[in-house]
Amino acid sequence: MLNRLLITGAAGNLGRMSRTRLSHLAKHIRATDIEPFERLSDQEEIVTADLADATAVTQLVKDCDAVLHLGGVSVEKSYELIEAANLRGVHNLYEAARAQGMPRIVFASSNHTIGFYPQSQRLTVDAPTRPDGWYGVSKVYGEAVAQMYHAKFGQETALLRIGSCFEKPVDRRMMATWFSYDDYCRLMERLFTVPKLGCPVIWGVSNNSCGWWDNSHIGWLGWTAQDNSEIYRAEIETLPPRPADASDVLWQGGKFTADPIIKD
Ligand code: NAI
Ligand code: 15L
Repeated sequence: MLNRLLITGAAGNLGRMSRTRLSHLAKHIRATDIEPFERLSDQEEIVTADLADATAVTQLVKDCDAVLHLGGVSVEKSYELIEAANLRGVHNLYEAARAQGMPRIVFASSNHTIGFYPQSQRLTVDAPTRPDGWYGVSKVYGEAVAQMYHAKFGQETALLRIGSCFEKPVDRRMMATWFSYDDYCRLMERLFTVPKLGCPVIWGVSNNSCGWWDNSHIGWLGWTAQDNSEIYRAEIETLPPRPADASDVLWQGGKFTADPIIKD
C-alpha cells in the first residue's frame, strides 16, 4: 500500500472519480486543484494550488510516494492557458519529483497526441505523434519530459494516453475511444503496485471491438481491458448519422482536429 498519493486535478471529472474509487491505494491522499473543492473523508488532505507555481508544486510533492497527475487544461484552449498549466505545470512536477525521491507518476496523456491519424488506421505506441491542437502538443511535451527524466534520472512514469474516460460512450467516435471507469481503476491498481514500471506509453482504452489502438506490448503489466463499448451499440445507433467528411468521422481526434487556434 502507498503511504501518500498526490492526486492533481482532484476537482475534475477523473479526479473526483479516482478519489472515490481508488482511495484504497494509499493510507493518505493529498488532493489538489486550482479550484476549491470539498474533502471526501478524513483520509484526504485538500490543497488549493496552481500547477504553474513551482514553489507550491514542490510543497505538493513533499512526502508523497506516488502521483496521479490529472491536473491541467483538458481541452483545446489558448496557448497561454495551456502553457501555464500543462507545460510549466509538468516542468514543475518533474523538478519537484526529482528533488524529492522520484515518486512514481501516472501522467494523464491523451489520444489528442495522435489526433490527426485517420480512423481507418490501427496504431501501436510506436507511431509518431500527430497532435491535433495546442492541447495535444502539450501532452506530447508531457510525454517527452517524462521520457527524458526516465532516461536521465530513472524517474518512473506511466504515459497513459486516455481515449474517452466517461460513464459511457455518447457518440459513434466514442465507441472506439471509450475507456470505462472500471478498466481505468483496474489499470491504476496495477500501475501503482507493479514492482517495476519504467516509462511505457499505454493506451487508456477499453476492449472495444471497433477500437484503433494496440496495447499488446504491455502483457508484463498484468492488466487487460475487460469492458467493451458494444453493450451501448443499440443506443448509439439511434443517433442521427454524421456526414462522411465530418471531423469526428475522419480523424481519431474527432472534433478537436477542427478546433481553431484560440486567442483569449
Ligand atoms: P477536467 O478538466 O475535469 O479536470 C482537470 C482539472 O485540472 C480541473 O479540475 C482543473 O481545475 C484542474 N486544473 C486546470 N488548470 C490547473 C492549474 N493550472 N493548476 C491546478 N489545477 C488545474 O479533466 P478530466 O476529464 O478529469 O481529465 C483529467 C486528465 O486526464 C486531464 O489531464 C486530461 O487532459 C486527461 N484526459 C482525460 C480524458 C477523459 O476522457 N476524461 C481523455 C484524455 C486525457
Ligand atoms: C481528451 O483529451 C479530453 O480531456 C476529454 O475531455 C475528451 O474530450 C477526450 O479527450 C476525447 O477525445 O474524447
